[in-house]
Amino acid sequence: MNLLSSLVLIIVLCKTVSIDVLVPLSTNVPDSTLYPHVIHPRQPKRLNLSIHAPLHTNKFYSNAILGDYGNNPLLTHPYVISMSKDSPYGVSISLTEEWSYGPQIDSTRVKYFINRIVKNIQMSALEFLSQQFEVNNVDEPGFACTIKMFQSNSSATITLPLVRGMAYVTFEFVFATPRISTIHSILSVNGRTSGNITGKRFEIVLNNNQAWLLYALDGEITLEFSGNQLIGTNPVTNVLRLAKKQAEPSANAVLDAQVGVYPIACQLEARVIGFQGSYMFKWQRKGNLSKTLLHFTFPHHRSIISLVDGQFTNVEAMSASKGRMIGYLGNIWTLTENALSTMQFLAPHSPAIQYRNLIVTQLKKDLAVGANLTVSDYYFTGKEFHKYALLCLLADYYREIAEFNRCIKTLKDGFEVLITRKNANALRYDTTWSGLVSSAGLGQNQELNDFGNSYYNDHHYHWGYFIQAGAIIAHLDPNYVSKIRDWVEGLIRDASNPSSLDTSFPQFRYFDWFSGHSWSQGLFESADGKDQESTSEEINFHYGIALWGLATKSSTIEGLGRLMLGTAKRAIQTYFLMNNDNTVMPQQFIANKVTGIFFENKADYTTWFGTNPEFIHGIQMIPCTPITEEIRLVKFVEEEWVTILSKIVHNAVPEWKSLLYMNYAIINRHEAFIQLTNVSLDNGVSRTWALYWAATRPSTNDSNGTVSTRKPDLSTVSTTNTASSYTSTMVASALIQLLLTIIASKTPAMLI
Ligand SMILES: *[C@@H]1O[C@H](CO)[C@@H](O)[C@H](O)[C@H]1NC(C)=O
Ligand SMILES: *[C@@H]1O[C@H](CO)[C@@H](O)[C@H](O)[C@H]1NC(C)=O
Ligand SMILES: *[C@@H]1O[C@H](CO)[C@@H](O)[C@H](O)[C@H]1NC(C)=O
Ligand SMILES: *[C@@H]1O[C@H](CO)[C@@H](O)[C@H](O)[C@H]1NC(C)=O
Ligand SMILES: *[C@@H]1O[C@H](CO)[C@@H](O)[C@H](O)[C@H]1NC(C)=O
Ligand SMILES: *[C@@H]1O[C@H](CO)[C@@H](O)[C@H](O)[C@H]1NC(C)=O
Ligand SMILES: *[C@@H]1O[C@H](CO)[C@@H](O)[C@H](O)[C@H]1NC(C)=O
Ligand SMILES: CC(=O)N[C@H]1CO[C@H](CO)[C@@H](O)[C@@H]1O
Repeated sequence: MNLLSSLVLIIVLCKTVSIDVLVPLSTNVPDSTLYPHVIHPRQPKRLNLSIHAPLHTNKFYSNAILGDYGNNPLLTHPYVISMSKDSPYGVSISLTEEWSYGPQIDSTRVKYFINRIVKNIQMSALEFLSQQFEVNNVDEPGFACTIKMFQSNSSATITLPLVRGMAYVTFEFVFATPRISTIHSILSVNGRTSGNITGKRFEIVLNNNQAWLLYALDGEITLEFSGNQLIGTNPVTNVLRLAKKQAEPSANAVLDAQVGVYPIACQLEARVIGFQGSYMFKWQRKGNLSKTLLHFTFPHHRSIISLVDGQFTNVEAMSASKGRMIGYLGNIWTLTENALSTMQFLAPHSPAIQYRNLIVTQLKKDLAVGANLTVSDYYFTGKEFHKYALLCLLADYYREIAEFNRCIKTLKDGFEVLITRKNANALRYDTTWSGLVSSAGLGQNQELNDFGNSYYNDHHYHWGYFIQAGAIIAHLDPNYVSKIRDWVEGLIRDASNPSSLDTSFPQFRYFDWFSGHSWSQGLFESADGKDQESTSEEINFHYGIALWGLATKSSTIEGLGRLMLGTAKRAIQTYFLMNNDNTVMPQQFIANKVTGIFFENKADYTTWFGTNPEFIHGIQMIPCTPITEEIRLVKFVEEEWVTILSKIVHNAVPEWKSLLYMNYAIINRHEAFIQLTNVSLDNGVSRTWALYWAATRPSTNDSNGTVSTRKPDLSTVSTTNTASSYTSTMVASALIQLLLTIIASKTPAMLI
């Protein structure tokens, strides 16, 4: 074998080694001299875990452990579960498959859609005379929690394993007398309208065109008609399961056949081989384990789920907000992304040569101004670090040695303050919820400081900027890695700890592997479930992890970042960035192009900080980096520009124009470049980076009719980001006001 072929073989081998990416970054408890340990001001309620495990803050079950009653909805999809605070004490289940639509914005689109939550069917026990329940089990990746309802002075309990995608709602009864009710009228049960009915399968027909199937797995039970309720004739110890009846008879036969086994939790596995990544859901089951689990898939699962390990059925239901779900038979799901991103630090295309001098001139101007890396908050300072790190990257790229040296020194000085925790609001390790939080929001009435960072809102957004800035230094000066590794990897562990072996943090606090994307809302009750608005800042986080792994030569961290990127990209392009031919989201809503705030139970074309269209679209663009081209594809950008952005860009808040024009460069490089030479800048973007980014776009439309013939001219360009602090303050105060209103009213319902 000659040298060349040996090299090729080595490369091939490296690429085909399967890497487990769910390995801990560390298992050390955060050092209390570096991260003072604190008890969180918001304590979980109704929690009694049988096995101590880090508790999730941003998963679907938070509502159960927050607030006085824990009665805000728990969205499992398709079923919506609510713990009843009034009689009959127990749970109510909603599956309406109906939405309300908000006001018409124009003839093509409505502002919001919201899934209707109705108490279609309620399950309780005769023994329950008040609301009493506790969460007594949670799984590691946040797919499941177990709720136990009980009553003091009674041995009756009902345990409810809630699992994302469950095809039936399961109730483990112990010495409890079933009490089934509804806000509708019960028309018949197994064709009967009165008396006692004994059996293992009940078909409960309601007057709202729904029927529900009730199964008893462990022997017959007897239910008696009592007014509009069905009451057990005896306390039972049995597993009962409810499912909404399907329209298609053969689908009900599938429900009948598969009912014997039920899910209680999930375990995650994830591996990367070269450019392919797979993640696996290993469902933990109870009941008749010789049966195969029937469980619902979301649309984004179906294009990548293995048909070797399982098969689809014709059992269907509409999810609350992510389109049609289809039942899949399989105890293990394997989902494979075949083309993981290979994006590195710089754009994969060189900047067009004609722009070079303008960019280099601008680079010198921007670096002469210096940086403001004084940390007190994390969101805006994170953006400053990232903005400045990108300048260092370009100083290196353009071989401006003196500028580069100055830049990297300034950046290191900035990090030095963080590493030595000399910044205001330095991070604390919260032992209640197992996480790193800003100390800015731990006092009374401070919960919304820094966008709620101390209450676990938005860490993936905030940390994403710092992680990427850290990755850039690591790339530019590998000797610096040992200095910042613990700090940067602490952020990764907090927001995206990949392994349950690292018991100092929950596994994947933000990323919801079932939904394929993250949720940004932390420890706040919500009538519509968790939400996320900035998918671009989510992507920035995953990209940051991939780059950190790349720069520090950790193939597991890099692989993890790239797998999350691929997964999030699919979900975002299925649900959040809607092409005109999107078939998943409601037709009335698609022409908005972007979802605005996407909750579990609704999407609202708005933002937390204002309703300007440039905010709604711009928050799905920031920050524009090399990865943006893989998420915002030309077809989407073209549709969004033609139907919405071209009409609003001229009247947009000035510094938001910088984002709109960077995005526009994807389809019209030259015109966008000219605009970017003189537009006010968002506080997270330097003019140098904006110009570089535009210049690295393909030459689409450079010479087509719509293109301006103007020549770019930098002689009048300003070097300061004049209006930027205005946006920051405005956005922050609007957000805080909005959240305060919501909290004051205690009805964090619709934002309209
Ligand atoms: C917590 O759970 C344990 C074990 O199931 C049980 O014995 C105990 O009574 C529970 N505590 C409370 C306060 O409910
Ligand atoms: C439950 O039992 C305790 C003592 O065993 C008693 O003090 C209490 O009043 C009882 N509560 C109810 C609701 O019966
Ligand atoms: C139903 O069964 C219960 C318990 O066996 C009995 O007390 C009741 O009379 C029965 N009701 C009817 C209508 O037969
Ligand atoms: C469990 O499921 C298998 C496969 O469907 C079936 O053959 C068996 O009878 C079931 N066992 C029980 C106890 O229901
Ligand atoms: C840097 O930013 C902080 C916080 O935004 C501000 O208080 C400070 O005055 C700024 N410093 C400079 C030199 O601009
Ligand atoms: C740049 O923008 C300012 C106002 O924002 C304007 O007065 C000036 O004419 C613009 N310069 C160019 C070259 O377009
Ligand atoms: C790009 O050019 C094509 C063909 O001239 C035109 O249809 C399209 O609208 C242009 N796109 C933009 C964003 O200007
Ligand atoms: C979309 C479009 O029509 N693009 C054209 C712009 O001009 C270049 C160069 O003339 C053509 O190659 C593109 O097809």
